[in-house]
Amino acid sequence: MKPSRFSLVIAICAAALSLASCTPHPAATTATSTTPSIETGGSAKGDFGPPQGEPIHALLTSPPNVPPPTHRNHPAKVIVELEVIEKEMPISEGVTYTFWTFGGTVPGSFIRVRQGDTVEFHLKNSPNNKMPHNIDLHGVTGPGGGAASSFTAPGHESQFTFKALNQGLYVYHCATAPVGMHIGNGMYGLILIESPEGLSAVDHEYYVMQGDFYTTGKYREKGHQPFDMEKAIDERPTYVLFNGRDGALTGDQALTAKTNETVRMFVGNGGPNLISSFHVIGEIFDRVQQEGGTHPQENVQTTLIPAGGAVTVQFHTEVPGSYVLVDHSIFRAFNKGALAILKVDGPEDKSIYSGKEIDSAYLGDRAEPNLAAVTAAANAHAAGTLTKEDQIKAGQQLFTGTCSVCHQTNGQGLSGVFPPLAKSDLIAADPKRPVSIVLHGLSGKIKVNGADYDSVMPPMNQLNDDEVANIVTYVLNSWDNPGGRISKEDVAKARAAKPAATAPAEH
Ligand code: HEC
Ligand SMILES: [Cu+2]
Repeated sequence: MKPSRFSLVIAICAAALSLASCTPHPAATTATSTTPSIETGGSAKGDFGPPQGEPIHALLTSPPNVPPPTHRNHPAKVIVELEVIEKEMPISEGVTYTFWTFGGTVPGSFIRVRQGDTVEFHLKNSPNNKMPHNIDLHGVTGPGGGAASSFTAPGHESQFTFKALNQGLYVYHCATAPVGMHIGNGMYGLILIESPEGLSAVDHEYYVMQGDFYTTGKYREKGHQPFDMEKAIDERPTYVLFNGRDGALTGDQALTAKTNETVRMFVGNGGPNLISSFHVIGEIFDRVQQEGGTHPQENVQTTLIPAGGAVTVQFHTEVPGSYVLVDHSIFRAFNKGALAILKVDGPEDKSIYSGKEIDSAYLGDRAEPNLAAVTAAANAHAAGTLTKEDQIKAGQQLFTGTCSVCHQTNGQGLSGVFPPLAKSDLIAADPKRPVSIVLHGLSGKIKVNGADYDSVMPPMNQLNDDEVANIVTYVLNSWDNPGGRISKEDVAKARAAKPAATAPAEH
């Protein structure tokens, strides 16, 4: 195919390194144009002239809160002051991580302005910080989205001004080298540039942002966990989280609504690596502004959010219960933390849904959000004061989320399908064997308390050593089992060893 005149012009311009000053002749453009052009007016249509009135100080909010609508009919000068804070915070129960934040939270403070506003941006880098930082706002028209003008050393402040020409929902992030590490440590957030007429009124607006995190330890491995650059480069996250913490939006922190309300969520994806398949289990998005753009799509089940992208989703609540926000790349939800809850209260509507609600089917250990016992055990272990009772309490929490789906909460199992752990003669015969069974799984014929089983238990080696130690200690000390105690070291040994041979079938 012969190159068109248009692409030739571009090629010549690019070669001359003077694209900006090189405008193709109109005739050249029409020569290649087969589809009718859509008149967008370009960014300039968002320029409503100079700011009017007194400057306004933007009200910034921490996630999951969203600032109120601007309710303005004219462009203003809006002053945004955002401070970068490096701080240690929990990333999961009993696990801490040194986050780098915009405003002290992950994601960073939510910024809300109106199209046409002139934004005077102040970026402060706390004197307690160790690193230089800057900010690239995707809603800025200009090189680097502000990054070049905002490089700020610890203890310093920088300032730049931009006109918010395009309406939409935009990600902002740090762009200081190594960029991936700054983003991976939590340096991202959202800025909403409202359309001139504003958004429709809804009952709730929430701010949720996904991010992937890379720690040297495994998922939920206790203690302080450093950033793992190698895992980050290989795109093998340890955590995939909503709002920067495993369980940030579950239990008492769950998002809330009532039945018969409209909920709008501003959902971003900071990455640094993954794309999100954002889904709310049990709901359908009535409206989605994909990629934060202007024209909505309707009746969507799952929407893609690119790394460095955002969506606005909206839905109406009809039926009470727990709605689970997930990345539908589902291992991320159940094994890396990408799970949040919207709790909807109100009267049942049996004409829409029969009403049998089984939270645990989807929530796992988040159905019972009190994992405090797990943290207490981790702290006691770190302090060298871990008691058997600490382990039993922590183990009970973990058993509920991991084992009870098959062996049942009371350890009785299900006749002919899942063997009992209660008063199990197999456990009594060898109290350490359950450790190996949990880590390596079990299949083939076994006899427990006189009944035959010939099934498969999948290995659960995603559990940490201390989680397995606590679960098995709980099992040993429950339901008339023989008692005893399993240590983290016992588990480490069993993990390194070969799987226990399947017990010979006794007849
Ligand atoms: C998906 C279902 C499932 C889950 C979850 C599960 N198990 Fe099992 N478990 C089984 C099955 C099935 C067997 C029997 C395997 C066979 O027939 O060889 C079994 C066998 C066992 C046994 C040996 C038999 C006995 O009754 O003493 C132990 C101990 C055990 N599981 C402990 C656990 C613990 C602890 C957990 C949680 C960490 C767990 N299991 C989670 C299905 C499960
Ligand atoms: Cu930074």
